[in-house]
Formats: sequence, C-alpha cells, structure tokens
Amino acid sequence: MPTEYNIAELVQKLGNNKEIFESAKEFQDMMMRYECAAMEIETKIKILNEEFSLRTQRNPIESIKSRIKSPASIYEKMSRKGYDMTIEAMEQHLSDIAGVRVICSFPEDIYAVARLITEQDDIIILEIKDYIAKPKENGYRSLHLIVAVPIFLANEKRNMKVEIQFRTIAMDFWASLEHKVKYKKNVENPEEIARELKECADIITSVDYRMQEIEHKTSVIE
Ligand code: 0O2
Repeated sequence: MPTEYNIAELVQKLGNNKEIFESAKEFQDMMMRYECAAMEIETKIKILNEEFSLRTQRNPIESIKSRIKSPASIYEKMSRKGYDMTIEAMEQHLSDIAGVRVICSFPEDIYAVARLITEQDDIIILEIKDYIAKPKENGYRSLHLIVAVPIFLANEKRNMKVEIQFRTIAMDFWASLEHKVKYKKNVENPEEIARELKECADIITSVDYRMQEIEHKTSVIE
C-alpha cells in the first residue's frame, strides 16, 4: 500500500531548505516503518486464516484491509491533542498510524483470531478496547487491539505500534454508514438519525448472534 506521502513533491512545495528536507526524510522513514508493520500484521492474520480454514472447513475472516494514516490526519490529531510536531512525539502518542481492519464472519471468530494473534511470541499487547463487550454510546462495536510488532530493517529491528480493528461484516456495514453520516454537514434531525443508528446497531448485534447460532447448528449436521 503506497503512502499518500511524496517527498519530492513536498520538498518542491516547501523550497530547498535543508532542515525541512531532513524532517521530511525522517517523516518518510517513519511512514515506511509503519507500512512494514501493517504488512507484518496483515500477513500474520492471513496465515492464521489459511490454517483455520484447513481445520474448520471455513474461513473465519471475510477480508483484511490496512491503511496508513494520512499526513493531514496525523497533523490534525497531533494539533488537536496539543503534542509537539516531532517524529518522536508522533511515535509516542499515536497508536493508529498503522491500522489493520479485520472483518470476520461471526463474533466468536473475532475473539478466536484476536487470541491467536496476541499469543504469538513476537507480539506485545499494548492496549485492548473491547467495544463489543462494552459498545460505545452511539452503538459502535468493534474489538480494537493496539499491539507492537517487530520489523527487521537492513541495520536494525524496531518494535512498531499497530492498531488492529476486528469487526463482523454487519458491524463494519454499520460503522461505515455512521462514519459517513458523522462527516455530513447540514443533516436534518441529527438526533433522530443518531437514535435510528443506535437502533440499527442493536438489531445488527442480535442478527450477528442469531447467525452464529445457525452456523453452530448447521456445522453439527455437516
Ligand atoms: P479513521 O479515519 O478511521 O482513522 P485514540 O486513538 O485512542 O487517541 P480514540 O478515538 O479514543 O482515539 O480511539 P478509539 O476509540 O480506539 O477509535 C479509533 C478508531 O476507531 C477511529 O479512528 C475509527 O476508525 C474507529 N471508531 C471509534 N469510534 C467510532 C465510532 O463511534 N464510529 C465509527 N464509525 N468509527 C469509530 P479515527 O481516527 O477516528 O478515524
């Protein structure tokens, strides 16, 4: 996945100032490290999916996507939180520069895959936010893990933070719509929309668990 960051373009825009060039180079190196970390996690999860599907005759994972936060979003979050605009501060304070989203078939698959990934001995769990056990007030559900994963570069090994979001297909459908609505301006009746979204989140949860029950019943017959 290419970063949205182009050093040549940036230097051209900012002028040939050595200090700016050095910072841009440092920033680009950081982005490259996060890209490698996201690739590491994505590969680990794909391997787990392969093995799981051999044992159970089904794939617990529907899709995996990774993304690197855009420089504009990094800048916005660092300013909003009042942090220094340095590479060190970005690495220290931001947990979601590298993000991997894993869409699972059923809620139990989320916990199974999350357990398997966190049991790997090169993964360090930094934080777990279980918005499935404890959904956000608006109805948002997902399991978020912040982990550190080592990446091996030519001359060094670095532990990099990656945010892994696990959701079912239904939870992802809900989150995409809610995300779109959140950034829409001039929405009429925002309270009504929020109430409807919350209601949909509850329906979706019930459907997720009913579908899981059906899967259990049918896998006994197989
Ligand atoms: P984007 O565009 O997806 O990157 P923190 O990182 O801990 O300082 P926060 O918000 O407390 O900030 O972390 P949290 O709750 O773990 O949320 C991080 C990400 O989860 C968000 O990233 C969203 O992707 C997703 N998320 C969290 N809450 C919601 C929600 O209510 N609705 C939707 N649709 N997504 C949510 P960003 O940076 O906000 O956005």
